[in-house]
Amino acid sequence: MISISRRTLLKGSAVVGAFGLGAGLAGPLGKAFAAPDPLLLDARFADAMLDGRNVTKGVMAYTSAGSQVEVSPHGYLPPTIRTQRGKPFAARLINRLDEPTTIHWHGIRLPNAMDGVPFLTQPYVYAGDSFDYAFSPPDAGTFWYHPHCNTLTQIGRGMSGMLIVEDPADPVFDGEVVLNLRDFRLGSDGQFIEQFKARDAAKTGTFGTVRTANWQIDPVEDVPAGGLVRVRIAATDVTRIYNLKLDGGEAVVVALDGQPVASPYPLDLTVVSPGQRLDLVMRAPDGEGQMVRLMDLRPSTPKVVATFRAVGTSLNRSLGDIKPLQPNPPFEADIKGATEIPLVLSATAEQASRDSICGTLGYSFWAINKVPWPGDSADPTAPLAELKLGRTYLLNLENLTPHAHPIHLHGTNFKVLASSKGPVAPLISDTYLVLPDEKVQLAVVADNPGDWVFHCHIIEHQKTGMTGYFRIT
Ligand SMILES: [Cu+2]
Repeated sequence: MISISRRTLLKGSAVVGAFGLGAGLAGPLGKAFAAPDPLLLDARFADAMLDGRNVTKGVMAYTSAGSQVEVSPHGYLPPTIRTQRGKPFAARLINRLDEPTTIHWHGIRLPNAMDGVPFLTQPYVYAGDSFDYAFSPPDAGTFWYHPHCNTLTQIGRGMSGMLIVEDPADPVFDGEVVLNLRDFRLGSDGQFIEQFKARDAAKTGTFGTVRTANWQIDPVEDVPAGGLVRVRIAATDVTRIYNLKLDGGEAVVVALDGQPVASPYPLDLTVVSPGQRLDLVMRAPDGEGQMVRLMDLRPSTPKVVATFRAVGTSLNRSLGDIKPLQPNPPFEADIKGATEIPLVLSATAEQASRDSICGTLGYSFWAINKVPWPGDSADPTAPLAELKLGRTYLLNLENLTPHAHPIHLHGTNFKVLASSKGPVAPLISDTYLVLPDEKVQLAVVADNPGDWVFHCHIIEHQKTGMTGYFRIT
């Protein structure tokens, strides 16, 4: 995504503001906001160049005719949506695909009916139909959006966009780069190949063949020389886990999964797994044309994720000049009075899963508490646990498998309390990468009523059984 100065960003925000104002603001008595005009999001097929050589047919995309989004300079990268903390946001999903879909707003604490999970929170949206989403995000940070129906195919073919919730009081940086990290499974002719292999779904998941950031192989992003640049990263891939490091420059981590960290620390092989976000502040090199590379060191051969190129005369900033991000609302849990919930992640005997309108992979390989469930289906599966509104719970997760699972909770955040793998930072998050044989304890405050799914974000694992849900009443 293009690097933009704060000034450009503010100009862009004025456009965003226009739709907030259009439908009327709160009156002097502070009455509820009227819903803003929705951002129009078309779910559609497109042809796009993803491997740099061939036109790939059957890409699945989000596009917007509205003016409230940054227009992507690259093919059919879904628009990066920007809104503000506490402000009403509305989007209309218009389904121009030939199959049902929905939108889930990953990491946003919102009303259950807006969560985008078929059967559990809303009917799936048929081809030709539309659905209106509206919520006011309580947390600022880096989030993303994607379908929760036929998810492996729909995300796999391109439906994952970034959602940025700004806090106007956040520090001003010299530039900002948004990186949406994704692989595509393409053959040598640039066309989609089978999205997964069963033998890989039963292990780490099936990897893509073309690595991209913002739907481009190793994009080069211009950044102001010597400036402090906020880099917002989301791993929206269906499988890949990244270990990120900067080559030729310095960066600190300022937020994880949308939540500011207590104090910034150097980016050094920081792990970002499917569903997770990482906000960095990078100091750009001083010399015009100098390059810094964001690298993934997880594979045996390190891979370039994206390149930053310094432009202009040096602004001579220092990483020590970074001011803290505005905090999100505090996480207030009653740990002492909490009820413990055991959650065992395991493999399960292979069996065919039932057909579903939101797609089936035809296998069950994984289970939570011994129950394999692919989710997004009408099966009358019982909740993993029923939680009382307002109470605190401790999720005692145990991974009996030899694979890592990025477990994602909808509807509310958790706080990481303890791990069998060693000391943990008291992170507040919605996605935690549970390592092989790890036991981890997460605190959850049941502060949002509804049925909320809890699943592995390696989508093959999710869709072959590693899915459940909590009922908060
Ligand atoms: Cu998994």
